Parts: sequence; C-alpha cells; structure tokens
Amino acid sequence: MSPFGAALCCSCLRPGVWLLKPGIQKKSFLGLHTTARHAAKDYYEVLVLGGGSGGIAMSARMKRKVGAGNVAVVEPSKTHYYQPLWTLVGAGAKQLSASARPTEKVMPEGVEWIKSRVTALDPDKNCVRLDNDVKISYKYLIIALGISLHYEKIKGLPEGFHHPKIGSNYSVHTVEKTWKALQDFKEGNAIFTFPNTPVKCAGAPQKIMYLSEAYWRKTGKRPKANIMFNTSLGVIFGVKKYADALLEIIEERNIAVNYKCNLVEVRADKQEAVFENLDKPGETEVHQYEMLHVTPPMGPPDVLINSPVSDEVGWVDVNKETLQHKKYPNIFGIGDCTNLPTSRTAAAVAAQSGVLDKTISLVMKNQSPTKKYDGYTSCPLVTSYNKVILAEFDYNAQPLETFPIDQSKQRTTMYHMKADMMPFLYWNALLKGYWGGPAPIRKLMHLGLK
Ligand code: FAD
Ligand code: UQ1
Repeated sequence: MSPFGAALCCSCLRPGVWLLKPGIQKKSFLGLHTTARHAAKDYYEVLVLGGGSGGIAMSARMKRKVGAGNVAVVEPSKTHYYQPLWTLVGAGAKQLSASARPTEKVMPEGVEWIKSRVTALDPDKNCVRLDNDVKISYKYLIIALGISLHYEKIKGLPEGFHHPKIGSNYSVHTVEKTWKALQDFKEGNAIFTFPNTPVKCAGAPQKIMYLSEAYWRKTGKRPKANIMFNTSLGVIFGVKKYADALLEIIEERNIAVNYKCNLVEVRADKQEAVFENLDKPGETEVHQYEMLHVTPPMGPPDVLINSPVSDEVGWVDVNKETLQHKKYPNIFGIGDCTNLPTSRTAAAVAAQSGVLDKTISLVMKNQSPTKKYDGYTSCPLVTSYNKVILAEFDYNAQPLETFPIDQSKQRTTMYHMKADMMPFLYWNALLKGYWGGPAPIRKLMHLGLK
C-alpha cells in the first residue's frame, strides 16, 4: 500500500480497479497499439504527465524500476516532435518530417499511454483529473508538461501567420513558414524577435538569424538585407564567454541588435511590426519588415497556473538539486514546466532525467535523495549551415564544457554533432532512458587535463 495513504483517497478511485476508459491505449507485446477495448487502470504506481522529452525519458526509466504495467503517461498529442531540429527546418536544412515520430512509437513498450489532457491536479488526494472527467490516482507523480506558447499575446497573431513574410520556428504550424519567408526575401528589414518572458532554448531566436544571414550571403541577397535582432533582454546571451563570441559574429556580419525591445503587435497585411521600449514604458516603434521571425511569449501550461503544485507564477515548485517537489514528497518535476533556475533545453532534461532517476529510487526506498543536479544545460548555437558554438553551462552561468577545446569557437564538428548526432542520441538514448547528459564523457575527456 502507498506510504502516502492519500493515494487511495480519490473518492471514486481504488487502486487496481480496472475500468474501460475512452482514449486509453496500451502497447502490446507485439508493439501494436489497441484502443479503448482494452481495460486500463485508474491507479498507477508512477503516473507521468506529458509525453515530451522529459515525460518519455522518465517513463522509460520508471518502467525499468517498477515494471511497464505500473507506469502510465498522459499525453494528448499523436505525434512526438524533436523540437531542436526546427531551427534547421526553418532554415531549409532539414525536413519537418525528420523531427516527428508517432507518439505510439516513442512510448516505452507496455507503458500505458493515456491519450488525454490533464485538466487539474489534486496532490492532497494523489490524483489528477483528465479532460474527459476521468480521475487517475498515483503513488508517485512526475510532471513534465513543458512550456506553453502564447502567440495570442501579440496583437495580430496568430492570424497574421496567414500572410507571407512571417514565420516562427517555435511551432510545428509555423516553422515551415520561416523557410518560405527566407526564400521569398527580396529587399528590406529582416527582423528576429525575443519576447519578454522565459523561453525554451534561449539561443534559438538568434540561431535562425545567423542561418538566414548565411543563406542570403549564399544566394547573393545579403547586401539587400538589413538584419535586426530585437530582443527584450539587455544582453545577447546569459553566459559571458559565449556572449563575447556572439557579439564578435554580430559585428563581423553587420547585424543590428536592439535591446529591451519587445514585439507587441504584428500588422501582417502591411508587413509592420510594433515594438515597445521596455526602458520607456508607453513608447513604441513601428518597423516595416520584409521578413519577420517571431519567438512567442511563453509561460507555464494553463493547468499549472494556480495549481497547488506550482509556485506563484505557475512553474512546478521543485528542489533545484533533487527535482523533488518542495511540499509533496511523492511528486517530481522535470524540464520546461519546472522552476529550476536554468535554461530550458532538452540537454537540461537529459541531465535532469539521470538525477531524477536516482532521486526517485531513493524516495521509493524511503531514503533521502542524494544526487545533485548542477543546472547543466546546453545550447548548440548554430551560426551558419556548417558551424556551431557549443554553449554548455550550469546554474551559475559558468561554462561546463564536455570537450577539452575552446567551445566558444565556431566549429564544423559541432555542427555535425547538432545536426546528425544529437537526433540519433535523442531518439535512441534519451527517450529510452539511457542518456543522462554528457557528464561521464566530460569527466573522461578532462581526465588528462587535471
Ligand atoms: P516538451 O518536450 O515540450 O513536452 C511537454 C509535453 O507535455 C508535450 O508533449 C505536450 O503535448 C504535453 N502536454 C502539455 N500540456 C498537457 C496537458 N495538459 N496534459 C497532458 N500533456 C500535456 N533543446 C536543446 O537541448 N538543444 C537545442 O538545440 C534546442 N533547440 C530548440 C529549438 C526550438 C525551435 C525549440 C522549440 C526548442 C528547442 N530546444 C532545444 C528545447 C527543447 O525542445 C525543450 O527544452 C524540451 O523539449 C523540453 O522537454 P519537456 O519534456 O520539458 O517539454
Ligand atoms: C544533449 O544532451 C542533448 O540532449 C539529447 C541535446 O538536445 C538535443 C543537445 O543539444 C546537447 C548539446 C546535449 C549535450 C550532449 C553532448 C554530447 C555535449
């Protein structure tokens, strides 16, 4: 029985009771999926919310710990995306289809896929509510709901995406529009934005700018492009070593950076973008554009806002070293939906998954977590079609580099790592619960240097 007696408290729920529920799918031994004809449980030893990078990685790890039949993942989407590839899709260097796999193919075999959306969390009763009003209870809960995109917070969007000349690498619906706008570019301003909110992969808003600049150079259009990075931030990148390298590139390539400049409106019919000056409230500036790349405002998923598991903003409130919830010891968070004070990336999720695996193992044995997450995160800063600066850093914004070379230099090897090796590592190791980040490689690589 659960050490958290409340796991049994959801009035309508009893562990082990088998019900027929629409939308619940189970992967059979043959790897085939069948639908609601199969019975599914309303209690799981481990329930995972979200089947993105963190959710799938943790469900694979939890399957090894408690057995597949005791793990379920709540995820509404039929398709799982490797989002880091979208930087290259927007630049025409990869196909969108290469970033997609059916969710049923990434779900670990035997793990229950609950094809639904979580609408409420009741941590005091150890249960969650789904959008068909079904309740599921759990002994341990892992929250991996990602970060939400809010294009609608910019006046004129998302409907503005029906017009040409505008794209956004952040959504599956708009990433191919970036490539179209890039190819259609004739003459004028090319504007790349960074919003006034936390984002995932904070380097991505400028990666597409460097790729665009390289593309126009290759196609002879560069002299006709006035390239601008309009960012809400006051710095180009949060880690000085890489910021210095990026500023050099920006100067070399004649790119204009406007700090504290936040996109508030798009008049797509007139190809105009309106920015507020964050240092001078109420002051706005209108820029005509020939291409606009929008990075949308982002925030916690709606279900987490005002939830008992969240902090005052809506992020899952976890211990930054163990990833265990600060108030509910049987709840854990991973990835973009948490308040871990590091940059939100799949690389961070990889490192977090290794730590969280250890944390949960110990909690399951009634012991205290010992393994500590150092905030490791990484951002392969793509600077052209064959160059990457591999930024890797920790909670203190200090470089924490895997390779014993100067990673702030643009390198072709790192481009291949980003474009070819990382997707393989993602599908075959991270999602299968075998990749906990590059710390072991880093230690090996730096052995001779110590
Ligand atoms: P996600 O992978 O986003 O998964 C969240 C899941 O929760 C989704 O499947 C969603 O459908 C589900 N969900 C949401 N709400 C609900 C609900 N109510 N009920 C049930 N399920 C729900 N990272 C890198 O490491 N390197 C890079 O180079 C890189 N580049 C990027 C470039 C772009 C353009 C983008 C968009 C991202 C990039 N990232 C990169 C970031 C990386 O993709 C994310 O940080 C990572 O996917 C986070 O994993 P997650 O599990 O927290 O969230
Ligand atoms: C990483 O682990 C990871 O997760 C799979 C990424 O996401 C796509 C990355 O972009 C990077 C850079 C890493 C870190 C891995 C190495 C080998 C440095």
